[in-house]
Amino acid sequence: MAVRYTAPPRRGYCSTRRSYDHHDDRPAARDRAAGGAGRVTHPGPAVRRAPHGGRDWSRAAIYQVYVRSFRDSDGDGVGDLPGVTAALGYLADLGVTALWLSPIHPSPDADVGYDVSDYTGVHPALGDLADVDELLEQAHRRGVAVILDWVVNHTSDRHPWFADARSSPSARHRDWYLFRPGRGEEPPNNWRSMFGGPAWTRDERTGEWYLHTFLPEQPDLNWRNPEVRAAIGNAMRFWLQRGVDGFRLDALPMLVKDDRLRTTRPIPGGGPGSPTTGG
Ligand SMILES: [Ca+2]
Repeated sequence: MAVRYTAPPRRGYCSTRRSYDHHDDRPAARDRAAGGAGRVTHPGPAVRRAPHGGRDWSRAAIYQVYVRSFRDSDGDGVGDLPGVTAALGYLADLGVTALWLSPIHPSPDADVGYDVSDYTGVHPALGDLADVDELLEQAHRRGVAVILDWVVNHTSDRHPWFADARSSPSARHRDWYLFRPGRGEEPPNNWRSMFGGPAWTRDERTGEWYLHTFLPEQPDLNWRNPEVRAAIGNAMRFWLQRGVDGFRLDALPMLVKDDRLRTTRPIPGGGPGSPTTGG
């Protein structure tokens, strides 16, 4: 976990905003092209375009903000999105060209936001969609791009998809996750959670086990299911059309597992997470 919360290194590559070219791929233009609401009216971030047409993040000065501990705008003891917006001038003056926001989505917080229960919502402790729009507007006015942490190796166990999936072996979303029968009383294989213990939890409702690379409250999605990929893609488009500039993909190496979920060879001296669920 500590790795995921480590701020990105700030070294000599932190160029000033003046070194980046403004480009035509402005969110407002994208919104219009997509037939969107056109709510975004800012001039767009200054992270320059790459030859392939996307953004060139390789020379951006990306600053990670763990929102709930960054700046608290209303005195309730929890940092929030308006707090980030209020600090944008300071961040821009530092030479920051992109903000990476740690998860802002609704979450039961079993893993401090890295267990998402709604991919198109905002955690009420952090603000609401209007606060996101304001942050995007003000960031882009200063030439700062905004990147969302995107946690899609797993959902929260409170996500409606998982609530349905665990209800029955024939549930609509059952195959969106990785349920398997056990080996007698043992889990389906020997994979270990990154947080220690088996990477499987037996679900008493159906007697099958579900895979979780992290906490039991974070069931892994089945990325081999095209419906999962489509649903996540739709959620990403929701944010892109709102003006978000990109995503930081959490736990990316874990996304796709061995197709047969085979038992792996134990690694001598391996600690939690070994052998892993990587396929
Ligand atoms: Ca607050």
